[in-house]
Amino acid sequence: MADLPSISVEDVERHSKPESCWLVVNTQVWDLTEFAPNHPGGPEVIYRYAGHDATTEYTAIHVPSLLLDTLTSTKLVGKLETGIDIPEQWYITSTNNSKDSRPKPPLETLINSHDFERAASRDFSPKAWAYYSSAATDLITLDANKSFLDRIWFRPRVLRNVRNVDLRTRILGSTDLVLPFFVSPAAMARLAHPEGERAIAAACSTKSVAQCVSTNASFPLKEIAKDTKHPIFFQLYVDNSRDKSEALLRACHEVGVKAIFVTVDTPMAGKREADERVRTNQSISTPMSGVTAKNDGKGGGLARTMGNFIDMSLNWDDLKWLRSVTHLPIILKGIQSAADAQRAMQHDVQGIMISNHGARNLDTSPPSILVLLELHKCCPKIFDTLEVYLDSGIRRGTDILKALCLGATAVGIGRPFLYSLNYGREGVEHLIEILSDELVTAMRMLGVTELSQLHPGLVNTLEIDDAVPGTVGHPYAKWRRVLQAKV
Ligand code: 173
Repeated sequence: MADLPSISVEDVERHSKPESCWLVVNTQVWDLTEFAPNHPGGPEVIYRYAGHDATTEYTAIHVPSLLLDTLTSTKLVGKLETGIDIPEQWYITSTNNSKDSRPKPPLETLINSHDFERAASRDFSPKAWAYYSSAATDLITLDANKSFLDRIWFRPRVLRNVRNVDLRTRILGSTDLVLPFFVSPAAMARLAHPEGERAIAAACSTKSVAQCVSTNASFPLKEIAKDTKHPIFFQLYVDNSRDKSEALLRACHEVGVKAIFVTVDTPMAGKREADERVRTNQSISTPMSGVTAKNDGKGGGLARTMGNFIDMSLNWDDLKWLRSVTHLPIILKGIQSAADAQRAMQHDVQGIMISNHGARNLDTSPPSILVLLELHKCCPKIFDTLEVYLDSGIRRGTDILKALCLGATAVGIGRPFLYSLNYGREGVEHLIEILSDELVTAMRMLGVTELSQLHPGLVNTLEIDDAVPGTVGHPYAKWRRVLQAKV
C-alpha cells in the first residue's frame, strides 16, 4: 500500500466512461471497470462518479474496508496526488438543499439505526451529511469502532424467566435513567433540522432519555432545556477564555444540568476530508462557543475552522480549576487508555467516558470497546471508583449490551440521533424506541432481566483479547469472582 503510484487529477478524469471507469475513495484511486456491472446496487451509481471523487457517497453506505475486501488490490490503481488543487467540479457546493427531491421514506418503514443513516445520506444537505458522517483521514477507527464490537460474542444463558425486563439504572448517585443510553453531544444539530437540539430535547423529555448538550450546540442551553424534564448533561470544551467557560457553567447550574462531560480528546479538530471537500455556508455559527464557519485554502471543514476557541493547553492541573467552578459531577470525555483512566482516579472527578470522538479526531486511535476491555485487564479497580461511560460506534441494542456487560455505566449514541433528526422530534422518538426494543430483545436472549445482572462473563472477547496492550496478570480476575458468586 505504501508504494502506490501517485495519480493526477487529469489521469482520473480520463477514466470517466463505463469502458474505463476509475473513481476516488478516500484518496485511493480504484479501477471499477470490471466490477461496476456486478455492483449489487447497479452500475449507474458507479458510472455517475466515474473519473471523480466518490468519497462522500461511498462512505454514506459502506464501511471503509469494503472496497479492499470486495476487490483485489490489483484494482487499486494508486493514490491521488497530494498537494494538488482539487478541481471545483469535484466539490459539492450546495450547502442548503437536499441532494434528492424524492419524498422521504415514511418513518415507520425505518426499523434500525442504519435505515436512518441511509435516509439521512439522501435527504440531508451535502454539507450536513459531510459534516456529520465524516471522520478522521482514512476512517480506520470509524471502521474499527464497529468491527471490534462485532468480534465480541455473547455467552447466552437460557431458562431464566425473562418475561419482565427492567432497563432502569441510577447514575452519579442520584440521577435516574429510564434507559442506559443517552444522546451523545454533537455540534450544530440545526444542520439537520431547524429545531436541532430542541427537537432532540423534546423527544428525550417525552421518553425520559438523557441528553448531553454540546458547547457547539445550535441553540443556547436555556432554550434547549426549556420546558423539558429529562436529565441533561453538558459537554464542555474549555475555552481559551476561562471566563466564557465559567459563564457556561453558571448557565448549567441555572438549568439544573446533572453532569459536566469535559472533552479531553480535542485540542484541535481532526482532519475530516469529506467535510473539507464541501464548502460551507459562512453564516453558520454557534451561540455558546460564539464561532462562525468559514471556507479557506484548506477547504470547508466546520470543526477545523470553528474549533480555535478550544484551549489546547488544557492539562490535568486544570481539573482543579474546573472543580472550583462547578459542584456538578465531572466526567472526563475522551479517555483512550488504561494509563489515563488510572490517572483520572487520582483526581476529583466522578467518571470517565471512553471515546474516540466518533472516530473524528485521531485516526487509528483504539476502538472504544477495546479500551473498555483494557481497563478490565490493566486496572479493574477503576470500576469500583469511577463511573465509566462509552461512546463511538454504538449502533445496535446488542452494542449497548456488550458495553454494559463489560462494565459501562451507560453509553452515548451520537450520529444515529443526528440522522434521526431528518424526521424531527418524531424521528428521535422512533429511534429511541427502536434501540430500546433491540436492547430488551438482546437482554431476554442473553437470559437477563436487570442491568445489575450483567457482567463480563456474558461476553466472549477472545477474538479481540490479544489486541489489548500491556496485559499483566489474569484478565478477568475480579470478574471471575463475581461470576462464580452469581452462577
Ligand atoms: O466533532 C466535532 O465536530 C467537534 O467536536 C467540533 C469541535 C469544534 C467546533 C465544532 C465542532
